[in-house]
Amino acid sequence: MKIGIVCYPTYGGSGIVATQLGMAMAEKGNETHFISYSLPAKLDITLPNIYFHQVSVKPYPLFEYQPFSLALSTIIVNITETYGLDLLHVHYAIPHAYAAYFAKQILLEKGIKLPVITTLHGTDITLVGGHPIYKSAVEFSINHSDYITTVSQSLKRETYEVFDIKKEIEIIPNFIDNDHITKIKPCSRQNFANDDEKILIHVSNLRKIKRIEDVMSIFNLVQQKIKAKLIIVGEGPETETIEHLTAEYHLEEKVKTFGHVDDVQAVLSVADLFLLPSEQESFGLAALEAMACSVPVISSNAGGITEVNRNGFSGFVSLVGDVASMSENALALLTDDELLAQFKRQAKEEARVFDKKKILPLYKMLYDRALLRK
Ligand code: GMT
Repeated sequence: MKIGIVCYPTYGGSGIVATQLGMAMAEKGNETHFISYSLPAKLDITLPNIYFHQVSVKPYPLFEYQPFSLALSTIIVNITETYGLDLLHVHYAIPHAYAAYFAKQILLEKGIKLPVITTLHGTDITLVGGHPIYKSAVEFSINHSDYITTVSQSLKRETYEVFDIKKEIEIIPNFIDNDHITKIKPCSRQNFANDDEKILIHVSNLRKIKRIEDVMSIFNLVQQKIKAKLIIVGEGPETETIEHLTAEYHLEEKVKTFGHVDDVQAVLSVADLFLLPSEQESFGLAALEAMACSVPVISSNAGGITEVNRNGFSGFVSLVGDVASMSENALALLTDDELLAQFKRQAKEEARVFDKKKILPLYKMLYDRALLRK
């Protein structure tokens, strides 16, 4: 099968999921063409069956904004004609599903059928897609995809609430490669904390919806009771909030920020608890990654997080913004070594529900159905 995958190249969850999925399909012998404005962060282009096509836009004095969607539609058309793509899978609706629709129409005029699958990841519906400046176009392009998937039950519900969607939305949850994680060599714990200190960790793109101020408050409350360190991995606009609150709470010796880390799973593997107090989260891939590394999750109940972090099993869930409850839950685990060890085992067990081996066949079946539309 010849698959086209359109995704964002950055470290955000949708790009990572698209890349892992495409690489797994390539491994199974399918010719996989990644289309993005730069090389996806985790894409290994040295592997067989993998192609990368860069969408480039030309500056022109008239344009204050480059017409990216136009360039994307054009490259989809060109690649489909050159390589004979059997289907196109776009990750994140904006503007990928929109560009895919036009590419599909152009190809139809040339007598070529290109089935389009759109996977909705979260902010393309909740934060950005539903905004009046985009809504009609996003709704139209979702409705004109041949197949639509979401990464959680919660996102499916929200998509039907926000848009007038006339089609069935299928749920295919995100996945994790547990076998790969078992082989990871953890970092040295001493690099981050003393033996008598617990390690809390937060990994994200440090945007407002991650509620970084809650991460800092939870840690501040925890470190008043026990010896602990906080590791923050990621880059984003809330970096200043971290700096500001670190100073305000006098946590300079206890909070370590790392910016972007390539091998995040090696760092996760030394942590005792993962904090995810997000305002919105369609799934929470970062939480799943932590769980797969045997790190229990203290989270909010936003969006699809509760479908990933099983309250009282892989960690604990509290209402968005309830930092008192989240810090109490964190302390309940961090002050009881036996309970913490049990939750670490359970977090890893729960991550197996989302094992790559279970989820990939769902995409494969969807691709097979899409082929029938050719
Ligand atoms: O906003 C982000 O966190 C990045 C965003 C993305 O598209 O890269 O993440 C979304 O997709 C991930 C993969 O499906 C999900 O795990 C995240 O929960 C989701 N983020 C939000 O809904 C805020």
